[in-house]
Amino acid sequence: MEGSEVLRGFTIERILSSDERTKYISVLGRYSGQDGRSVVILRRRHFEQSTLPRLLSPETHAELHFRNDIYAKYTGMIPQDLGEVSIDIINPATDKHISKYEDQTYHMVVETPEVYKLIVRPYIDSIPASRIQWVYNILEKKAEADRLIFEDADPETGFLMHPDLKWDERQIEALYCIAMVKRRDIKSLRDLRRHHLPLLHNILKNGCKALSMKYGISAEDLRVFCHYQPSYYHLHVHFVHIRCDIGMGMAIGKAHLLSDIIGNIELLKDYYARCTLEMSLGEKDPLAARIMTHLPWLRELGYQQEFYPE
Ligand code: G7M
Repeated sequence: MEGSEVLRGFTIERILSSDERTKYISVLGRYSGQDGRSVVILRRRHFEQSTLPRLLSPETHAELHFRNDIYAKYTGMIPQDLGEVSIDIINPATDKHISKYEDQTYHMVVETPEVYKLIVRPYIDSIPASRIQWVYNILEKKAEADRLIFEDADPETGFLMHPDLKWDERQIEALYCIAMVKRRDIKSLRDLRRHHLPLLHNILKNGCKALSMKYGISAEDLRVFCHYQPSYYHLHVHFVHIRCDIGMGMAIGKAHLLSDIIGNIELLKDYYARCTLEMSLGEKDPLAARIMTHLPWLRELGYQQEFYPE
């Protein structure tokens, strides 16, 4: 679907979440004639400095609210072409997508290697491969090939760099790119071992270099990290401008700096097999439900770790 057709037949079921500060709203709904549900995410765009001469000109129609001494407040109607919003649509959306965009309470969960082995890994293995079809489309150049920033084709240490779905490439201070590893056997940072160090060093070094060449940004202005838990279990690395506030996406208990990951593995080759990772999980995340269901029998086996705090 293109242009004005893209939201035709969409009816709103309910608001999943909304954030006044970041001017963001996610909505659950349905397209008429379709069985599945859809998630639509609207974001107001940040003002681009280059548009200021037009925004602050008679092209903007301003209506006075009130005037008091030297103070005045107006509501403005900016030129139509400068009032764009970003619209992301997930159709059809799975329960996991819906829970991801839904307002919910978060808890810190302690994942020991045993919890990973007994609960988390079987959960990851049960996720249908179709959930990361979009990743394979990128790797096979069936999608987003025109947005490719950099490719290292080495099957062991190679990766592809693209702008993240969340970035429209307009403002450098909102830069958000994603490096997708070529190899398909690394689900998350839990799988990383010493023999992956050349891959990780390559992503850090050449990922930063590629972004510097393309956007003129230097490595010191980039946060480079992996999520744990990620939403998609195929290893990828986030490259985000230091001034870009992505909220929970860069919170402690979610974002792990790639340089820290490399340092940990350099110290201990199987660090990520042996460490305990504490992470934030939303109550509506299917993984949280699994952990809650399975912990009682783990406790019966003498297992002490808790969903924390209880
Ligand atoms: O939390 P996790 O590390 O799994 O984050 C996945 C990242 O992939 C997020 O920053 C998403 O915005 C990004 N992403 C998700 N999808 C479905 C796409 C996509 O289709 N294309 C691109 N370029 N990025 C995506």
